[in-house]
Amino acid sequence: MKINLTKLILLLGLTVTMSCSKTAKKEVEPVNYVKENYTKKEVKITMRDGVKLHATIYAPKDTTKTYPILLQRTPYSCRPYGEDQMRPKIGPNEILMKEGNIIVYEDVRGRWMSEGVYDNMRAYIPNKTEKQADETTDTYDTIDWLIKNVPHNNGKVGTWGISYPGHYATVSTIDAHPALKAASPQACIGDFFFDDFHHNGAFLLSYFRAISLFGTYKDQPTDSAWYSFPKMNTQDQYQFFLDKGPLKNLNEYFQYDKPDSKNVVSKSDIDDFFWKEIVEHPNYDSVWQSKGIIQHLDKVPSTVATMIVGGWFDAEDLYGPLETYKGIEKNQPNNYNTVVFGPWDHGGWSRSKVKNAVGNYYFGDSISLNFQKNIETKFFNHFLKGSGSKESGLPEAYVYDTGKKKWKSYDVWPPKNAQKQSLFLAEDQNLSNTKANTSKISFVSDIKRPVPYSEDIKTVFTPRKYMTDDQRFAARRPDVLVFETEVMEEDMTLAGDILAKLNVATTGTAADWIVKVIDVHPSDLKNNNEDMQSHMKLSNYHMMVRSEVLRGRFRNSFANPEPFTPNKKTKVDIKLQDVFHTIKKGHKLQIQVQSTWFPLIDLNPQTYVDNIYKADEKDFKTQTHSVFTDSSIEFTILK
Ligand code: PG9
Repeated sequence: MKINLTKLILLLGLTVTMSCSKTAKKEVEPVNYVKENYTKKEVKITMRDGVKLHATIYAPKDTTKTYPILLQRTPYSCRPYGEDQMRPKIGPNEILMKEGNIIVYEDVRGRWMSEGVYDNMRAYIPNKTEKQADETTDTYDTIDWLIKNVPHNNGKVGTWGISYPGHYATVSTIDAHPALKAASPQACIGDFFFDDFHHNGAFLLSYFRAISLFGTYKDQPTDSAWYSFPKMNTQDQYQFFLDKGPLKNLNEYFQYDKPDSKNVVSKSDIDDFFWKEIVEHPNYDSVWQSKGIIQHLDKVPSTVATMIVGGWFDAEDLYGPLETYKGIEKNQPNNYNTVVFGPWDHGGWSRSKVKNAVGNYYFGDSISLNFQKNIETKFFNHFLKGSGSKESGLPEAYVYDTGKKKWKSYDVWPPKNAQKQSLFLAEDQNLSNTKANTSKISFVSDIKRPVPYSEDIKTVFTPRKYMTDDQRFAARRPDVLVFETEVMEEDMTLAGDILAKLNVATTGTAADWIVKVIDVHPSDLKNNNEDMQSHMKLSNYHMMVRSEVLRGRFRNSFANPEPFTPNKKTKVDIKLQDVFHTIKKGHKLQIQVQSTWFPLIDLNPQTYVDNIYKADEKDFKTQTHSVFTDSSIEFTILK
């Protein structure tokens, strides 16, 4: 048998390579870096009112040095519990983990292994007595204990967190402990009437499954979940909620009519105190107002450097980080206060995936990794290990233009030279610089066939990916009004908030108004993202850039709702959160206006009732709505 020497050598080479790679693979099995380099200790820290909070302390095994303490307070648990159970990753990012820091997680009051009674967005207590406790004092007492009891700490503390933990990072800055030198609230909740569960008074029905996470009491410290989630038994949430009808039909999932569940006996006895709070407080009353944190940003001492982080396409908490940065700027102009906003969805900047996309829309590679390395790590090292001077070398406002796909630095956000420019909703679907003769455009708002908020029907825990979705599916519906510019002859950079100044009417006495800002891409564009769903094409892609709803009853006041007068032309202003997006030459700017957005938000009965959470089937009526062509959209633009 003639042996082909070449083939033999190749075969041998291949075998050797494979065995090496196998050996190599075995050798580079990802060790648990934390287990190899950190010790773990679990402690109970006693608060000033006697309640004990559970904290988990990861400390570097190398005790030849001192380290700052990076603290995250969370309602999501310090899991895994047990001093021999390690998290695979700890801290704000892997670089800070590997550089060595003391990393502490704490269960906030009333959650998991901590004692006490939980309260969502627990209100700040002004003029507290010595023993009175809220989240600011819990943070102060925690930091004080850590500084005094954790070996090898360098006396400096940083706080960080994303979303609810981001909220607690904001709270840490208020009446802050003097050892707190740096805080990075990220996607931080500012106010549950404008973040997460409500947007301008409309209820986020898409948060239905998340309510239970925060709605039931536990009667003792526990290392396992005491709550359970409603079983929907379908992946078609649009149909599920349409079939369910009025919100009151959801009460059954929350044991709504059970007696108060503070004396919890078993899971079946748990009613949902949070659902009760949502149902009983449909307006922006003292309950919600007292829980908002933005009003207390006048209590952030200059000893704390802050870096607020958010994602331009964050479907959960966009109001919070923007208002937190602006609130500190306004109240404490001399503080070191910076902001970073990138092309991310909720928490996208913390992930280690190389490809950065939101839904079907791809922005580029390593955007998150570069943020972690060049911004986040530098921020904490400067203030916790470095000089801590205001000259950090980091930009005040580091923001990503989601149209040009480029980072820009400014000395404040929005940029000082940004100006207002209005475009009018004209007839024949025009978006024009000039106000046309005033006429009205009408559509039937059919409560049996509400406008879907996304083509993606799947049931969610919270909405996440829709914020860059293609809006052609909506543009082609008769109950979505479309207005668009001609093809842009030059770039138009949107840099700041957007105010929709609508003049509307309805045959009913109640209505929601939704405005969407869309970047219509050229038809000759080729796909740039092989992960894009196969039915999606970048050609003529109608990219949503920003969207917002206003529940019409709150048009004049979030605390005092009022009905519409049928067929009466009425002013409705809707503030859309900031954007940084260039509508490039060759693209078109499009505005869509609609009155349903389902099931992102609940259905408006379109007849006025005192409390929509208690409305009956008979209250829900199809109506005809109209938009007048003297309506305009006021953009903040950079010339
Ligand atoms: N802000 C987000 C959230 C809050 C409450 C329920 C569900 C989500 C978050 O903490 O991720």
